[in-house]
Amino acid sequence: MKKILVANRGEIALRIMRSCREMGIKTVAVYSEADRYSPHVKYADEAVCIGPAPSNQSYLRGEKIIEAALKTGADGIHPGYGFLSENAAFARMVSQSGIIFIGPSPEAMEIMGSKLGAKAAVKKYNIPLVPGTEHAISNLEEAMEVGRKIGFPILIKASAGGGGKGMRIVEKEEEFEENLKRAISEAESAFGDGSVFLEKYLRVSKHIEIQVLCDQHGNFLHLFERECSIQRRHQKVIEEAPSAILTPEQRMEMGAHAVNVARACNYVGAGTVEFIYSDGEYYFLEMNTRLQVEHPVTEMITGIDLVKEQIRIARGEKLCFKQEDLTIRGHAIEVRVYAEDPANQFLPDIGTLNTYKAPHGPGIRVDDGFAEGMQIPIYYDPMIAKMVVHASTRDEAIEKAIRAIDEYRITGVETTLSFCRFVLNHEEFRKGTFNTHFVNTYFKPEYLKPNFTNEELEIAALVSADLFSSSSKKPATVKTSNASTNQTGSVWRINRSF
Ligand code: MV4
Repeated sequence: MKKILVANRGEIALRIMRSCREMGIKTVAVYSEADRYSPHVKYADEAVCIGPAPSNQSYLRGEKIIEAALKTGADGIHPGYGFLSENAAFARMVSQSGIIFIGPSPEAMEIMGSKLGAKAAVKKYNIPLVPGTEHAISNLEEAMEVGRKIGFPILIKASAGGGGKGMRIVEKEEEFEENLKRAISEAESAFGDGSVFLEKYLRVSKHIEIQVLCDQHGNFLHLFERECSIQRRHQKVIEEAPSAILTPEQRMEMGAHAVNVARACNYVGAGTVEFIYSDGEYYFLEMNTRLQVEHPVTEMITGIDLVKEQIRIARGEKLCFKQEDLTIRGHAIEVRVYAEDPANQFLPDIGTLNTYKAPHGPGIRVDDGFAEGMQIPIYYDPMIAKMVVHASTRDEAIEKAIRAIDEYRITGVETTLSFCRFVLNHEEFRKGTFNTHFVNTYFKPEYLKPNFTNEELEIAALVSADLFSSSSKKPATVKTSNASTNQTGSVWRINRSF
């Protein structure tokens, strides 16, 4: 492969192109009219405009993207995540055009794109599955029977759904009829496939996923887990690797199951096997057949560049390391910086990035796709950046992430940075015992106002204790850490950039 077209935009397009450049591979950007001045367009060796701003007129137009690849002589297409990345028809069309699709086969995508198909495929490997049905349910009597057998609450899931789309919780028998009817009709209209199945609803759970890498020569490896339970409305906000709660035995066992899931669909490339962890047990949920947003935390703890591995695999090379060669080094945390207002129901807060200064220093990696002064387009996902830290322990990584958040300077739009700071400081997060309900359970928007750093809160507490204490004659002298001292040396200038 000498030239790769990156069929994506923003931070992931840049991230992929950077690995290409290190490998001596030329890059082609595609862009919509809204992204004409984007960093990914400037970074690429060549760029092709593929249409107007809306995704369905640009980044989702497979035929235009293939045309751009043929025109520029690209011999590979990397789809990134989102857009066409899990579209089997697109992958097929790419291959039929004589271009290498950097990802799994269309067949593997199709198997895993169907949750029921995935369950059927892994059957012979004894993968732990949540108690439920193996086939689509449309009949109320049958549903009731399953409900009585496995017990309520029951979760109705759309086979063609995934990532939380097309799910309904049924608390008791009386609610089954209505919910089943709605779930089927919603699945039909959202996915063009009304197949739904039932699972026991595990009310309190963690989401843990395993990164896998598979070459075209039958080598299947896992790169440990990512803990992704801190999410709201199925949008992950903070991810980390490794998980704070898995034992080494569980980790290896789960990794072996993940590898078998990949085997079950002859997987090739980088993929992610999602598990639900509840009360010490875990179960396979689904497999994502793409590079994931949160892949950097795995790169940080393993030292492996997943995009380079994807490219090497697509070129037909053998994986040059074995399972035994892989170890976990330290701890990584990713904080997603969205242009959303956490004080106002996380509504998108798109606008101009008047100030944009990313944090720096040891152990900090920022994958971003915007520059200061740029407008954040309304047409796409409002993620501005991923801020990833790496340190030797989880506690150090948490402190580093907070330090980095406090150094981030963004004005012009509200961001999720202050919310992430709240999470990182929370006792439940620090203990590692949190679950997917963390945000709903613990977060209230008023916690973000005003926006003081830990040190500032400490200072305020010490000063007020001193001022209000009758025995005190002298003004307070407070020792502060460097983190709260800005360049002018004043400890009183408060970071209100987010
Ligand atoms: C579940 C579950 C509980 N029990 N399955 C969410 C993402 C998708 N991959 C599957 N998801 C879930 N599957 C069983 N059997 C909980 C989730 C889940 C969830 C469910 C309802 C409302 C919010 C949720 C948030 C995270 C995960």
